[in-house]
Amino acid sequence: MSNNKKDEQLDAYRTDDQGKKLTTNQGLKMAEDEFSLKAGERGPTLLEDFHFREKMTHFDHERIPERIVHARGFAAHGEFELYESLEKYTKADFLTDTSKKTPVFVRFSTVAGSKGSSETVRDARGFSTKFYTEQGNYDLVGNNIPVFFIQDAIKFPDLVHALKPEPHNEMPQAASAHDTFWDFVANNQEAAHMVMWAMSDRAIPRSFRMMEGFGVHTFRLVNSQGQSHFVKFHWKPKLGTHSVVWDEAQKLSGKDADFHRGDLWESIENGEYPEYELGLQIIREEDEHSFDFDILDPTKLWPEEDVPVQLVGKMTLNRNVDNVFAETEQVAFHPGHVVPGIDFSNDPLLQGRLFSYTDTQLIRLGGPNFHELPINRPVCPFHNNQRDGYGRQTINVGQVSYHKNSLASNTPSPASPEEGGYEHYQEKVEGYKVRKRSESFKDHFSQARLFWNSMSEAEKGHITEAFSFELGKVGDSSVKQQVVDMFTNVDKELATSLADAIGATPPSEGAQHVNVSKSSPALSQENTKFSAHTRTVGLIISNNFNGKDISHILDHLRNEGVIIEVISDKQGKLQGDDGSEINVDHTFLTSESVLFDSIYAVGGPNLSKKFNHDAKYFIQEAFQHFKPIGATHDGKQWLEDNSLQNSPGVVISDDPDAFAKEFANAIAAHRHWSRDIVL
Ligand code: HDE
Repeated sequence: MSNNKKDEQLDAYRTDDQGKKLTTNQGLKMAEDEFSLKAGERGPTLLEDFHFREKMTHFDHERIPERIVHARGFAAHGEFELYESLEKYTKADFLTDTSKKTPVFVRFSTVAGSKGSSETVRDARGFSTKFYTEQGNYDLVGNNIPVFFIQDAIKFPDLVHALKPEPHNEMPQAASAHDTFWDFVANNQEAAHMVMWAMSDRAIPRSFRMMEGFGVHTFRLVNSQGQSHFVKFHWKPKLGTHSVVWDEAQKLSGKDADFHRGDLWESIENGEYPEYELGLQIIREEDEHSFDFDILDPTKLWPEEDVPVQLVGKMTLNRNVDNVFAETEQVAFHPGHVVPGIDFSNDPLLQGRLFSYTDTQLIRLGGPNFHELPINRPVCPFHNNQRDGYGRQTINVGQVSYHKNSLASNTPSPASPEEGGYEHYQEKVEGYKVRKRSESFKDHFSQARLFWNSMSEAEKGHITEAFSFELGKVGDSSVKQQVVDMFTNVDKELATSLADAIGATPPSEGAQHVNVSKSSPALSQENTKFSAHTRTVGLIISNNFNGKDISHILDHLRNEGVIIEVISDKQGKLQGDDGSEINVDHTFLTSESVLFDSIYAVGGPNLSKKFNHDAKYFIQEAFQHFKPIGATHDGKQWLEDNSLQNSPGVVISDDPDAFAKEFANAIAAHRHWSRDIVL
């Protein structure tokens, strides 16, 4: 467990009920908690039963409204360390003092689904970080996709209404594959770029630990001389950015709706702390207009090849929450929670968010005192003249609760910038009051095409398949056609394949996509980091395995950071030919190949027909999902029976040493897309 200022603060609120006597909320010990107070053993319950009333009333009020978006989330504590001072750009304390370890709380989420929905749905993921700095809380409330569907916050309610389950029948849950979402897209073409991301592998991440995070908007950094730079924030996962395949994602939704939280929880419990580096892209004020897009437009990214990402620090998530409701559910993020040295740009999406987040907390957390909840409290003191409201905890002493005053010597008093007081960047603004989209925001397709151009063949295949799936679920043929016509602007071939798949009219001969040939290799997951570290292997094995070989192979894999989980037909212990023992973690009934990154087939002699059938099914499915598969000893036969032995990413060997090395490399490669599979 980390030991930082936030943890110390939370300590004061932690309560361990174990081993204690049961009391009411008034502290009264109770002698009975199973039976309500009745008039006679078979008589009616009495109103005077204060214990029953208190217990039931509290229960009746246990739920709070779920978040209107990002309802399904999971969070962890950690800390942020800075590599070198960024005083050139900002006066923010936590970005200039390298000796500080800033406590953080990070919540990951899906966007569309309700609180109990599955985690491996096709969706953007929220990536919200609360930095508990000495200058107050700074919230970086981002997503795992660097652009957004819309350019102006006033459209957000429309977008969300279109995306959420349709109101007449509340279907489908946590999915964009339905008429209203695609109708919105076709009629709000600024969505093109983000839709490309949402149809890509980015929208089905393998793990919260293997996702990038993006602040999306352009923000400002302001240094102590008052100079400002435009900035975009990135989180780069140390394990690289990786995804599952769509068929696997859907099966995971059924087999383990908690797949992502389980992965994060287990990693932290096992001491495999997820790490992300903070990256900054910086543009000088004078270069604001030097790009072929408007840097205020949230549907645009800054290609990393043009504006490099500087890695400035590292965040480590090292502690699971004690209580999901108290922490994860009650945490209140807000892009407007800033510290000196960080400021906003005029991005109209960001500007609207600055209103929405406090507003939503007022209803969700039931009043204006949510900042007093333990998870939301800053680690520095806070003082002002705000008073009262539902659930107020602070006992403000004294007579004075107004400014300006003489009775308390005009305190609490504003702090000058030198004393750490926040000053808004003095940007010059002038113009007519208009409700308009800026001319500079009107190109919706160039970056959508840049993204497409940057994809590998496998990634392009996945995008085409995702579009075909989503539109295949749309009932209205006019909506389908509008989407085909719209994405002809991005790529004619994509639109042609899509039209073919969904029975729409393909683009006409004269139709052409936008003329953009540039690509940005950083956008492809083929160019991410690869490692076998924390990858899971389902080891299918039975009694009488070759003890010496297996222990050699497993030792090697474990040294590479691979996690082995043993699968057999029954739980309990298995015996090797040398008397060694191995514990079975799962049976064929309690697990499924989709739950593992790879399969290692060992088998054993004289297996039942059912064992052979189940093992082959596991292997076949893992193969279809392009996963690495290893086989030694009796396990080789299963691959041969299915004619899989000569495929990419399938490692078979009689030499334990060579096998272990080659298999570890195959695991690190994540997926083997060159496999000959007809999707
Ligand atoms: Fe949010 N968003 N959002 N959003 N958002 C919320 O706040 C909103 C947007 C994001 O883990 C809500 O506390 C508007 C972009 C995350 O608790 C709400 C607009 C990005 C989370 C809200 C946007 C985000 C939220 C719902 C358009 C990526 C989860 C509950 C202007 C940069 C935070 C809540 C958590 C949550 C409003 C667009 C990310 C209603 C009006 C762009 C990660 O206030």
